Amino acid sequence: FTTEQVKVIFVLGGPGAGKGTQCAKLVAEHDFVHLSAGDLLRAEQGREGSEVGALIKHYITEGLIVPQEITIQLLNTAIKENYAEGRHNFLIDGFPRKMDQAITFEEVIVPSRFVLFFDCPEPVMLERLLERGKTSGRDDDNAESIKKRFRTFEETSMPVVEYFSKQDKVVKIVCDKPVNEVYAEVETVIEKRL
Ligand code: UP5
Ligand code: MG
Repeated sequence: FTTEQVKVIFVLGGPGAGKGTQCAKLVAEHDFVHLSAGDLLRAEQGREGSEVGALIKHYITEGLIVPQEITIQLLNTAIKENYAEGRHNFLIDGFPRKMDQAITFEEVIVPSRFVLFFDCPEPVMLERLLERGKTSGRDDDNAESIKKRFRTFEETSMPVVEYFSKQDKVVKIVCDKPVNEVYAEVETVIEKRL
């Protein structure tokens, strides 16, 4: 794809920063396809007959990054299906979170337009995730997995944010405030940069 055919915005930020919440609001009010890498992986994990279900569950529970081949294939398929139906604007949520993924995706699928980076203090994210964990049923919304996710985010995913930052592609959004206040900032950025 060219960057004219397919417009990709990467939505990055720590676990519980509010990526999914903000993407859902954008989809409701704008013409975007929301693809959460985590949601695609969880769906594949739950798919009957999946050969990689057990492997995905292990990586997610340990807060580790699933091998890129799996995630990129899921994203590639979803992008192609949506493109074939005439949808061209994509929010790629929670991806890329490791350098190899960033490079492969942009080489093989399409370069991103820019990156929305949700910046949130760890204690705030922890509180949100523990609260959500009471009802989410997610294998990784427990104190032990959350600690591992934070660690992976700092060690493995922040270098990706820095990589795009050096290309002047990162727009930082402070998200330690009410959902609608964060959203107002997000909308301004989208209108200016897409
Ligand atoms: N909430 C949201 N915004 C709020 C606000 N402004 N004020 C108050 N509360 C707010 O929000 C989390 C919770 O906070 C919700 O209850 C929400 O109501 C509240 P959400 O919007 O869900 O935050 P999000 O950033 O999407 O958090 P999520 O838990 O989804 O982030 P993760 O990045 O940890 O999860 P993801 O699903 O992306 O990945 C899960 C795992 O999949 C990874 O750990 C990894 O193991 C694996 N993975 C890969 O291996 N490769 C990938 O490429 C992607 C994922
Ligand atoms: Mg999410």
